[in-house]
Amino acid sequence: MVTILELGIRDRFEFVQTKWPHAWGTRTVVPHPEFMGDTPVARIPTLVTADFTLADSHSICDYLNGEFGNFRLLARDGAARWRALATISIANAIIEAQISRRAELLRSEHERSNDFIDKMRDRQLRCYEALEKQVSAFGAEFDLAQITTAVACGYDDWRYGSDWRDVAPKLAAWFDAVSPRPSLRTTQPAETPQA
Ligand SMILES: N[C@@H](CCC(=O)N[C@@H](CS)C(=O)NCC(=O)O)C(=O)O
Repeated sequence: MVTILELGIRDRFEFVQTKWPHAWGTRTVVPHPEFMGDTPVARIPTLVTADFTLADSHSICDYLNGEFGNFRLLARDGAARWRALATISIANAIIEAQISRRAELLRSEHERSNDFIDKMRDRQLRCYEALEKQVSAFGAEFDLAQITTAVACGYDDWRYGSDWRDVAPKLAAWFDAVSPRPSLRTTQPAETPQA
C-alpha cells in the first residue's frame, strides 16, 4: 500500500479489507471466500491481476515499480539494484520475524515457546543494528529499500515498543523524519478487524 501511494496509483486497484480471527496465528483461517481460490499462500498482501497473482510484498512492489513506476523505486539492474536488495532483504527479515513472533504470542501461555519469541526478537535487533550502519547511505528518493525499512520500523513501534530504537538511534531519527509522509501516515499499523 505504501508503494502504491508513493507511485500515486491508488485508483488503479480495488482493495479488499482482510478480516480474520486471532486464531490465524495457529490455524488456517479463510479471510475472504474468493481469496483461497486466488492464492494457495493465503497471506496478505496478495495482488490479483488479470493475468497472474503475486503472493508477497516484495514481488508486488517489484511489479508495481516496473509496470507503473518506470523503475523509480528500485533500479532495473546493476549495482544500485543489488545494494537496494541487500537492505530490502534485511528489512523483510525483520517483518517476517515480527509476524512469526506475533503468531507465537497468540498461542496460550502453556503452548507458547518463549525461546522462539526470544529468537525472533534477537533477529529483529540484529537486523536493526545492520540497518543502522546503512542508513547514512540512504538517498534522497524514498525508494523500495526505504519503504520496506520504514514499514518494519513502524510495525515495531506499534507492536513491540522502542527496543529497536535503542540499538538503532540514527535509523530511529531517520524514521521520525520520514514518518510524516502521507503514504506512511495513512497506512499506520492497526489490529486486523476481527472476522
Ligand atoms: N513476507 C510476507 C509476509 C506476509 C504475511 O505474513 N502476512 C500476514 C499478515 S501481516 C499474513 O497474511 N498472515 C496470515 C497467515 O500467516 O496465515 C510479505 O511481506 O508479503
